Amino acid sequence: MAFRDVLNIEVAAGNGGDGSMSFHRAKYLEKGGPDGGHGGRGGNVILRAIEGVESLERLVGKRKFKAENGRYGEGRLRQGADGLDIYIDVPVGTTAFDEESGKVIADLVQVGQEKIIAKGGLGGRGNSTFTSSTRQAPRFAELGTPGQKRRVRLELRLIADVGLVGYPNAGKSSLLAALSRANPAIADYPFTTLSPILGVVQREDERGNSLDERFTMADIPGIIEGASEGKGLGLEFLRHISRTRLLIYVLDVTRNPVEELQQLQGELRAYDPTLLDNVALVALNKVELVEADLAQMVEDELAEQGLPVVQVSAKEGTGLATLRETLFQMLPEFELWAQSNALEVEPDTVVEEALNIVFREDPPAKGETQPERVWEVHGGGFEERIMRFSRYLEDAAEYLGNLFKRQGLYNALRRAGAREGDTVEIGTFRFEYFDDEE
Ligand SMILES: Nc1nc2c(ncn2[C@@H]2O[C@H](COP(=O)(O)OP(=O)(O)OP(=O)(O)O)[C@@H](O)[C@H]2O)c(=O)[nH]1
Ligand SMILES: [Mg+2]
Repeated sequence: MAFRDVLNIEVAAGNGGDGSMSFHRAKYLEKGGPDGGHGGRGGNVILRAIEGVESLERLVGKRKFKAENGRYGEGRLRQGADGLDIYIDVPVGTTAFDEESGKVIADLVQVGQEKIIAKGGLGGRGNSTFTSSTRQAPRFAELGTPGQKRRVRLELRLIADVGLVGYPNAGKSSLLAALSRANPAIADYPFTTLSPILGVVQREDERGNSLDERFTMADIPGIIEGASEGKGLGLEFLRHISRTRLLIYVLDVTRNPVEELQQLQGELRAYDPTLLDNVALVALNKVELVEADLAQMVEDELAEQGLPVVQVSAKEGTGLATLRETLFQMLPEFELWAQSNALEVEPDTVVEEALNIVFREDPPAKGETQPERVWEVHGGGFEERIMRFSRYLEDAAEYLGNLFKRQGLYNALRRAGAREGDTVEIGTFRFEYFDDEE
């Protein structure tokens, strides 16, 4: 299966169901009370990290994800069912960005972790809700709100404890194969590995029995000098070791390991300087190909760089037990490492527009001589509120008028200079201002 680590998708949460406008009907009963039930909420779109997948590949071909709408309410106070949530299963290490704003909306670093990335709409309330002492038969109900829709960019950065970096042919894949059960392609030509591969490394006692301690190790394509300028396969794949706790520089003892280490570190620095802050060690590979004295000389020279060095031969198996044990001892014990390294999710800011009242004069209405005084109301959440009754505006007018008054709209209008008889306009909804405070 091909490896894919970036993918753009579209997600749409379900709309909320409308509240019902209904009156009780029964034999012999001419006119019953209001009995419209509430609408259900719309389903959410949820991103979930699951085990056993290491690529976004399986999502390809299905770029649109829509959750179910909430059902509308019905008579006899029957509530509409909520829309079902849908889950998008992704590998651990997947980050989701809102394409428009570029903000991080989810960063899943643990198996089972989930995050809503598109929120379902709210259900509307049925007409039975809106009864009061003066309104026994409300002929209106609330509509549901639309579900959130957005374009999302998914980016995978594998979550591994240890990352292998090195020049092509240094033996990274051979080391992964020798230390874990992973089965990466190994060959004596450069860029054998084309996409990251994960393996699980188990601790062993002196006799080679497996202990109940393990870490994950990521093998990535080789890096050459100039990779930061796009040479070879470039540095794209360094993304997958940007969250490791420990780096292994794999060097071929028969090439120029001291120089290669410096070049490698230079490329890493060009990609992300913090990569060099990682705990790291050198695996000096293919030592069976040179005299022990030479290997020791190289080791000493490398050690001057300040990194621990372990001599190994992935081919013959020498040094592997030492390397394995060294890794277990060096791995920093950050219990909450994954969480502490998760990107911060920026909450969806519901930008409630500030209330803004604008005065205008329209030409006199028919049969009038004075110009019509109109107060346009923008923001403050009033337009949204009206949208929720748009199908019933005439019948809901009195309810809305009272609601807006309680919410301080009349006071704001009075302060702005509104007078009895003026027109208040909120979107397409118009009503007459009256001042009953004095
Ligand atoms: N002699 C010897 N050869 C080795 C050793 N380790 C790996 N090799 C050989 O080196 C060649 C490259 O090994 P790989 O493991 O594919 O190297 P890599 O670093 O993963 O290479 P890329 O995926 O191309 O970056 C293969 O022919 C291996 O058999 C070793 O310890 N000794
Ligand atoms: Mg390889």
